[in-house]
Amino acid sequence: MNNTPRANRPHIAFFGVRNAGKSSLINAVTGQDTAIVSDIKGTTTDPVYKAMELLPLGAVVLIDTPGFDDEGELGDLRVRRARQTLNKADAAVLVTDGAAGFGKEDEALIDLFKEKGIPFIIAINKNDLTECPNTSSNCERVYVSAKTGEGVHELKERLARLNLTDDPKRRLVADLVDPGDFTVLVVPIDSAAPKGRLILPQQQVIRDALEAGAAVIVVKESELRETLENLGRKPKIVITDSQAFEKVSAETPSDIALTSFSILFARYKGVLEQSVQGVEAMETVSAGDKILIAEGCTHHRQCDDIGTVKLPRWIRDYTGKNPEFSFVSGSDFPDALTGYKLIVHCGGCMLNNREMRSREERAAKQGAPFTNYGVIIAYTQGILERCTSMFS
Ligand SMILES: Nc1nc2c(ncn2[C@@H]2O[C@H](COP(=O)(O)OP(=O)(O)O)[C@@H](O)[C@H]2O)c(=O)[nH]1
Ligand SMILES: [Mg+2]
Repeated sequence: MNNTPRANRPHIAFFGVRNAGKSSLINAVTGQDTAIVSDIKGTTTDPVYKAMELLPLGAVVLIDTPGFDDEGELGDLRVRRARQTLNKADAAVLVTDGAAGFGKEDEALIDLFKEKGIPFIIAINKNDLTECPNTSSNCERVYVSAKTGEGVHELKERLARLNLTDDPKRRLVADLVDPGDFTVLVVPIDSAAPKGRLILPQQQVIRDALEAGAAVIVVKESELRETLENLGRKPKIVITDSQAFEKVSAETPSDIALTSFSILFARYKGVLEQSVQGVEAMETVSAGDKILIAEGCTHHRQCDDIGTVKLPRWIRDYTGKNPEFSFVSGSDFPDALTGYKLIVHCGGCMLNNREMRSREERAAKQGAPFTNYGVIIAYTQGILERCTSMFS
């Protein structure tokens, strides 16, 4: 992992109708041919992500989206993808074709930005084609030409000035440890662990603890007991992969704080309180109830195993009931959530905070209880109180 994780970067998405010049403008902003440009309508089929440094804002992700006016069966799917992008956009650029003028889709997009509280800039593109090129940019609109580069600098400056950085007070662990504290991380190295590296949540927790001046000791669960005995000093906190909760909670003396990576991530992404409330739905699960297990990424075997095999087993064991499980991963989190008895989401290390919160809010609006992998595992093992008591 050489770069700032994507989920930690503000996401700036470019929206607009087909052929407005969204892809061209992204390329002009990044100075690279990242996005495919074409005069054939509907060329951009899936959102395209481009990480870049946008000073003074810092590391950001720009997202190119398919045209909002796309049509036909495939077109509808593309519009759906563009709509999903609205759930993760920390800011939006509405790209319009200056020669074609403002259409009803543009108005609809502005309404959506306002409804979702997304700060936005309107980039009126193709200014090179206008008879008397407009230069009177104001606070909401910028006149640009992706072709000549005119106005692109101005657009970048405007984007960089948007106040997009997440609440700096929200930390993974840095606020739980003091300089010089010992932090013990329990990282199982089993067949499901990726070869030759640690996974993102582990890396991020290590980084955050180091930033706070704490010492980090990383062990497998088989080495935990001996490590705790020989440390010579009580660690401030033990953080484990939640799959190892049973062994780790048994071996960690009760006067040492204990939690899991996914619980730390639920807090970091702003959904911990809701997850602790949501898990209560476990008390009333009946046979046939629908439970949705949702994963933020699509490629992680360890998560896959825990999501599709272990979690259903733990839930069945705890409730003594046989609910009906369904599984989603990546961007495929459904819009319609009514009827779910419970939604169990991973820590979401690959999702930005806005997307995680939008998923939780969507569940709340539709009356579906929402919880988190670590929270539900701790709950089924009777240690949830212990694993969340350090968050005042
Ligand atoms: N003259 C002119 N043509 C542009 C400009 N921006 C994009 N185009 C052209 O408009 C067409 C559609 O551009 P594209 O970036 O694929 O639009 P998208 O569908 O919104 O992503 C292409 O033929 C581009 O070359 C511009 O600023 N000026
Ligand atoms: Mg495009």
